[in-house]
Amino acid sequence: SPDSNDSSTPELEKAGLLNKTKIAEGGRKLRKNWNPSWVVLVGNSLVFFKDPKSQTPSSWKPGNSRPESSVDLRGAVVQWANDLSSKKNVFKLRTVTGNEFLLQSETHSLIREWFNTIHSVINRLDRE
Ligand code: I3P
Repeated sequence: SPDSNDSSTPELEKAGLLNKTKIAEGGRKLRKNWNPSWVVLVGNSLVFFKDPKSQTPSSWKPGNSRPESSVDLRGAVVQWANDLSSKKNVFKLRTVTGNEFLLQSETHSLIREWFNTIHSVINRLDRE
């Protein structure tokens, strides 16, 4: 589309279904509650949607969906965290505000792609 690189329409980098649990809020530990989440990486943000069935990559447009929550990746940290779960293929995302999430997939190649993509976005923001 003509305005796909317009700053008001950030580019969709990646979208897909992952298992997610928040494990800390503002540095305070939370009880785990794993749920499938439709995860969208767009611009500097990772956006989580509650109802994966109603979301597909092609249907997603900025502004017309209702995210459950959104994470600013600037200053965030990702690290593999298989020690933090009995599940395999888990990484942790920590935001500057001290919110922590675990993201997981049964498919190793898929979670590795997510890790690498989020990591590269964080690195790009660090260099800005
Ligand atoms: C938790 C639940 C989580 C598990 C967590 C348990 O129990 O089984 O799935 O995390 O383990 O405490 P509950 O439902 O009673 O809260 P993983 O699946 O990531 O292992 P943990 O306490 O060792 O984190």
